[in-house]
Amino acid sequence: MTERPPVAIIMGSQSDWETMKNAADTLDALDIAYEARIVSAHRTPDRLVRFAKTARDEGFKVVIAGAGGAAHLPGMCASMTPLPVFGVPVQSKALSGQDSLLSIVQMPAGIPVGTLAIGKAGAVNAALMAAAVLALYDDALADRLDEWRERQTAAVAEYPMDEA
Ligand code: RP5
Repeated sequence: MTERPPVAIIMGSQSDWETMKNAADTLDALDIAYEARIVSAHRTPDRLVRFAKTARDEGFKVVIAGAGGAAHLPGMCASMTPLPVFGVPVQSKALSGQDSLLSIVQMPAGIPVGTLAIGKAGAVNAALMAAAVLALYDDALADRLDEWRERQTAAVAEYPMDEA
């Protein structure tokens, strides 16, 4: 069996990629390998079961799961893997992602999903959470994460300017 990268990014639909790509870009910036896959809880339930039940044995360490609407993907995935699952509520058309957020965040006690913000911010932060988990046992990554934050701090101007 091929050893998988530490992070799996799964999403319910191709239409989620625009949001979830922000998680992928953030992992790229931190030099963390990942695999991105479309795994729909309702359109491809067998694929979800296969993925979630084998994720740990395949070598993944953290799962980032993005979905919109009745967003049961992160919770269903978490129910079938002991790996940490970070859920990203994708902004839906009908309810602007409020539906996605509540679907993902309101897990009953016993099966946790670490839920991030709606949309791009959540996708970026899910990647940073994944990085923080992996950095617990990877000093070089911990240094890269520190540097990422330092660059972010240095990029904030002290005084506002009129936009061009
Ligand atoms: C969810 O339904 C997906 O996660 C997506 O956010 C939403 C809409 O999917 P599409 O109809 O665009 O495929 O399952």
